[in-house]
Amino acid sequence: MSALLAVALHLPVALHSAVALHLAPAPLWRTHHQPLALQLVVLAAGLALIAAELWWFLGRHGVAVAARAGEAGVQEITITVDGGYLPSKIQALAGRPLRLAFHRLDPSGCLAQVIFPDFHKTLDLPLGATTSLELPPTPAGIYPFHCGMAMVRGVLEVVDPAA
Ligand SMILES: [Cu+2]
Repeated sequence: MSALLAVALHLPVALHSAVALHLAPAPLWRTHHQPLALQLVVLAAGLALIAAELWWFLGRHGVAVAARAGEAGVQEITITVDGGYLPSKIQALAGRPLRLAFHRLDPSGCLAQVIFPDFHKTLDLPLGATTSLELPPTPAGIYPFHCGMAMVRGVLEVVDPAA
């Protein structure tokens, strides 16, 4: 009888310790040791992505396309706006007027404006239409332009005819 009583008395204690054991706080994280080769691969992939991003946003890529000589000595070039400026690098001659005709095909609101900071010009580009920017004879130089949020970029290179 007393043995039975002893078991009955100890049962809750035993149960309690069993539960407590199960609920012992698990470690918040565990360190997995990866092979060095894998760590290097992940590091290299990360650096490559950073380099690609810098190239994409800061680099000037593509070959410059020259504006053609149009009527009355006005140089002309059409730039298609579709995911970017095509071409994004435009070459023109200094000292002659230039007409940049932007033909916008991209519905993204991002490309609804094109800004030429050096000329203090902002051009609204209605979708599906061609909008022209007339520039007076311009000295040689590099004149970047970009979309309303400065994410899509192009550059106008004005060079001396003699050069
Ligand atoms: Cu934009």
